[in-house]
Amino acid sequence: MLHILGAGSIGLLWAARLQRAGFPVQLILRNAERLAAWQDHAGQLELTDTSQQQHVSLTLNAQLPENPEPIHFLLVTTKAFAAETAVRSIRHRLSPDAEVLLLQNGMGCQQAISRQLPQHRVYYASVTDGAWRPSAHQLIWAGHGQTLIGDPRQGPPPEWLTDWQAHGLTLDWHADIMAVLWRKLAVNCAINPLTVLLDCTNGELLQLAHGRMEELSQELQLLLSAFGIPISLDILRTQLDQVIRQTAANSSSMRQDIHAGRRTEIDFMLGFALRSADQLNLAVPALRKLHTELQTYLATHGLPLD
Ligand code: KPL
Repeated sequence: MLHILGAGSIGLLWAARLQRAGFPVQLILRNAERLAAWQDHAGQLELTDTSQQQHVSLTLNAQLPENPEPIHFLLVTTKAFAAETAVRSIRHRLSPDAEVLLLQNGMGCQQAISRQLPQHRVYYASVTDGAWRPSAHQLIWAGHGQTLIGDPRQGPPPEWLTDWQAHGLTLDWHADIMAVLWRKLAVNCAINPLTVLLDCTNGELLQLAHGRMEELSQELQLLLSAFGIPISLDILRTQLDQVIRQTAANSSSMRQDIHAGRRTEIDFMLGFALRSADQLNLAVPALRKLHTELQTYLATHGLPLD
C-alpha cells in the first residue's frame, strides 16, 4: 500500500497515476471535515488528461492521519509550507523500514523533513507536470512534465523505481537530485514572482520581462555556482527560455495560488534563495528587490508574506 499525504493537484495526480498503474493507494487527508467532504462524493475523482484527450473517473480511498494503519511507503504531496507539519502528524505510523518520497516545489522543506526522519530513506523529486483542480473532485492534467527522483545522500536507485517504470509510470532517477532542485529553484525564482507582479502567463514574460529576467539569471547563476552547482549563464538562460516556451500557456503555480486566494510558496523559492545568499554573504540585489515587491503585493492582497 502506498500512502499519499496531501490531496492537492500533485497528490491527486500521483494517486490517480499509481492506482491506474495497478498500485493500491490510500490518501491521507488533513482533518475529519475534509474526509467527510471526500466521502460525500464517494471518493470519486474525475481526471481529464488534456494532452491525451482522455477522461477517466476513479475512486480513491482516503483516511485521516490518526488512522492506526502502518505506513511502509509515503509520498508527501502537500504544499512546501505544510509538508513538515503534515509529516509530523503521521511520523508515528511509519514502519522502521518505511521509505518517503517528497514532491514539493522549491527548497528547504525537504532538508527539514530529512532531519525529522534520520532513520528513514527519504527521496527528493522534481516535478514539472501542470495540473489544476476546478473543484475538489476534478483534476485537469494540463501538461505532462518530467519527474526526476533522487537520493540526497547519493545512495543507489531503489527497486521500486524499476517496478513503477515497468508499470508504465514515466519518471527517472537522477544521481544528483540536489543539482536538479537548485536548477528548478532558479527557474521558479525567475519565472513565478514576475508572472504574479505582471499578472501574465509564463509565455508572456518573453515580451514583458526580458531585461529583468536577464538580471535575475545573472544573480541566480552566481548563487548556484557558489553552492557548487555548475551551470553557465548561457545554459541557465537556455533552460529558462525552454521552460517558458514549453509552459507558455501556463499560469505559474504562484500566480494560480494568488488568484485562488491561497498562501504561496514564496518562502521556499525566493526566501530560500535569499537565505542561501546571506549564508555566503553574496550580494543579490535584483532577487532581494523582487522579494520585497512580491511581499508588498501579497500584503495588499491580504495573503501571508511567507
Ligand atoms: O514550476 C513551475 C511553476 O509554475 O511552479 C513552472 C516551471 C514555472 C511552470 O509553470
